Amino acid sequence: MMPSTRHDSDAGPAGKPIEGARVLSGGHDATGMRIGIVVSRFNDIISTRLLDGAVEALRDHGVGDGDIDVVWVPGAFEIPIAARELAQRGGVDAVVCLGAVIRGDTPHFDYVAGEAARGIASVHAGTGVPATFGVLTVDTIQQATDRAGGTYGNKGAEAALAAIEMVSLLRALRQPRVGEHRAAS
Ligand code: INI
Repeated sequence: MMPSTRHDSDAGPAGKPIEGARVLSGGHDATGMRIGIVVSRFNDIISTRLLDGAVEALRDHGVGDGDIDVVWVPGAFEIPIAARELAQRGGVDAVVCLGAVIRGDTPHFDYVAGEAARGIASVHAGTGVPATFGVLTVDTIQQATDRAGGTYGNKGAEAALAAIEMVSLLRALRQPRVGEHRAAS
């Protein structure tokens, strides 16, 4: 039997058919998208690799260099405020947040990593502009290297792809359904 689910995207598996359901997910064609990147200088040997990975992924999926804004901040703790500003006033479709928080001997790591994650999540919750999490939170520099273009890929590139997918998904979600009439406001 043919699957009955309408899957309105090219991104990922549709799962088992759900009779009559509309199933949406975002695609990865980023042509014409404007993307902001907020990247922290702390541990910049890692964060520059994340940035390179993110930019390469954006280019590979059709984002023009002129449609990329890169904003540097001192550390991961400062990412959320810059990301919020970009999301609210920067004219971007999504914000990719990049940094590396590496555990030391004190509880400082927990505060910086926790606030970065909470703050970034609050950006997309508060603005409706997706802000993706490409901030490594790791125990060692080796673990960071492995995830910044090493054995485990590049989390900057993954965060860039997630941003593209979310922009595409939100566009689809904001389309009126076929046959739907919206009252003029
Ligand atoms: N910032 C990071 O991005 N990564 C870290 O590992 C880190 N550590 O370990 O301290 C770090 N601290 C700086 C912090 O983000 C702020 O810039 C600083 O506290 C000033 O507000």
